Amino acid sequence: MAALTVVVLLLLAAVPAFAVNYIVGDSQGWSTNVNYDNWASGKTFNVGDTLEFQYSPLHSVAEVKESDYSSCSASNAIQSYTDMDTKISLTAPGNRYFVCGTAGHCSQGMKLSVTVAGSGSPSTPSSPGGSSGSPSTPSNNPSSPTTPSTTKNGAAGVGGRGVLISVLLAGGGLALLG
Ligand SMILES: [Cu+2]
Repeated sequence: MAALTVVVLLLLAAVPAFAVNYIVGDSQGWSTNVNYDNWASGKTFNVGDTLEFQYSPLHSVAEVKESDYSSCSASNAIQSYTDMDTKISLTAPGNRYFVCGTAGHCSQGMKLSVTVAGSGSPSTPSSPGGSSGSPSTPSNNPSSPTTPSTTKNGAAGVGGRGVLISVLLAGGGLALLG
């Protein structure tokens, strides 16, 4: 138990506090027919986070200027990648633009723009998915001690019967006498 706790703490310590690695498109990866505006919306990208593009050899990643992003041109790419698993470090605040270099793919939706938030606002400490286990006390109820049942009622019953018997005997005695 103690060893497990140590391992968990080491794992947590190994992950930089607020850096997030975003798999672009999540399970769909970097592909056609994915709406990356939708994917990026609602996400906050911070300095130190990473974008990871996972794609087949049919695709590539080209980081481009905003104007080339708008016109879907990859010919003036700032940087191009074809390794099918491209990790882009978001090292500074500002906008970053990516398109697929394969002809026609950008216009089919393979384009992504992200806004990297300023480093001034640290992201809220997201709770790590790890179970911050509430130590569930194994409460196997020890059976409540049975209170010794009072024998008063029983004794009274016996007493009552005794009285009844006495009355009957007395009655019998009176009958005999009568
Ligand atoms: Cu493509």
